[in-house]
Amino acid sequence: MLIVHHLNESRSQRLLWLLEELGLSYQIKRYQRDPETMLAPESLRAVHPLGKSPVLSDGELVLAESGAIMEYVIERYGNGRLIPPLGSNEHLRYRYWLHYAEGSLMPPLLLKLVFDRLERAPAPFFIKPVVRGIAAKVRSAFIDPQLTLHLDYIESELGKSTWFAGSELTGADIQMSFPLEAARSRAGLAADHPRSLAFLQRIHARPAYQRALEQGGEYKLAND
Ligand SMILES: N[C@@H](CCC(=O)N[C@@H](CS)C(=O)NCC(=O)O)C(=O)O
Repeated sequence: MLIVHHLNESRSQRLLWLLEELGLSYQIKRYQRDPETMLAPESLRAVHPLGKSPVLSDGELVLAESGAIMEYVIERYGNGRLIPPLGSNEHLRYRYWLHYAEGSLMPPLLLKLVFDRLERAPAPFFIKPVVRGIAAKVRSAFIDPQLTLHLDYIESELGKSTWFAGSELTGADIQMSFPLEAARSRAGLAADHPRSLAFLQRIHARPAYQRALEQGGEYKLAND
């Protein structure tokens, strides 16, 4: 039996979507973020030493890292679905976006989250202006230009085909959903990137995506 170790409001939402797209049966073990730190509870470390979500258990196997889980599930249970044929150009694109999502796009999004929080964090009045100044400088000199670069690139790539790896939905689209949802909710992805917004609308309209939302519980990142 597949067991999804699911943290609320997290990347494990896209694993639920993957399993729903493939029509696989699974169980959910739920974990709740600390409302203040937003960290996962200690109990998730009993499943995997890093205590990050998602983690997938399949019998004796315990697998972490969404990209690795995505590849495992698609190759083991997909029967050729959600993956372009090996050797095709689409397959290369599939693999590229599968890695790009966590390897290239998430780092500036995470930096933005951290620096935004730093700016709002309580601090003695004489330190606050310094912290704010540093946060604003890092944002304007590095984070915001990097995010613009990535979001413009994605927008232009989505002009080449309906989905990231061609004319069919693949695991790459599922993997890209989380950073794009995060970009819309906290990094200014908006109407000046119409293809990216249309991508989000297309995925949100999929019955499997909606079933996954019902299974996963509240997921503000997907609010339209
Ligand atoms: N690159 C990893 C990132 C895993 C990760 O950071 N997950 C977040 C949820 S979106 C998490 O567990 N955060 C809670 C914590 O770090 O305690 C993946 O794609 O699986």
